[in-house]
Amino acid sequence: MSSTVNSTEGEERFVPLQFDSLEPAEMSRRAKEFYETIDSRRSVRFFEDKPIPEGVLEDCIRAASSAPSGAHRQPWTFAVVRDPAIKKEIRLAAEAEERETYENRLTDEWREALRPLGTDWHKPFLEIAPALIVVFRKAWGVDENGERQTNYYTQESVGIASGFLLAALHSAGLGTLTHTPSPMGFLSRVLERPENEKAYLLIPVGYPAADCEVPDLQRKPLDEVSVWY
Ligand code: IYR
Repeated sequence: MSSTVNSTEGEERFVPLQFDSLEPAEMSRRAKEFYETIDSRRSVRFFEDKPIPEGVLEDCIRAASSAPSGAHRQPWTFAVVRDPAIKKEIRLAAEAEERETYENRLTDEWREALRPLGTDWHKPFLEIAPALIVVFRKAWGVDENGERQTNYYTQESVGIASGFLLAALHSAGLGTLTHTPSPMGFLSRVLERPENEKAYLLIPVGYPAADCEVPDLQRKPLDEVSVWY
């Protein structure tokens, strides 16, 4: 970009993009390698009660927080819960909501859709997994003066960052579950988050249990998930 183009605007500052250009063969190899890595990710509901090595969650959250976001607001907070007492409080509150959901809120159609997953209201993994990462969406920001600041595309931004987080944790060799106890309001109360932060996802993280089983699911083939013009 010509340096004169923005010279009258004042505020913005640009630096050269750091970018490694790859040869086609290397590009193909990397694309396949990443696909194979990410395709081996499965939702894990049975964890080992074994701590995660120091620094791993920090780097995975740094990776998540590198996601693109509306107006670069990075409208997220990742709350990492390892304290057994807080995990227990979250389990009890989640199970109370989930019990009500499974017993009274699910439609017959929804119940049928969940049948292959074998889930029910019991959520022991919320206590067994060594860490729970609760992703909060900042529906609005708060500036230095305590004034509300509009955030943009927060649903999309936090969704993308959560995808980065799941990919980073998987690539680090950890199992994850994208858990959405519904409604999730109790997480703001238990974790004492401010009013602008809305619980978005609860991600138990840890080593999968040695005897962990997962549903026998197939992924849709490329021609069912893409159209090419
Ligand atoms: N939140 C419930 C129910 C549930 C809903 C969907 I959509 C799933 O893909 C899986 C579960 C639970 O976590 O059990």
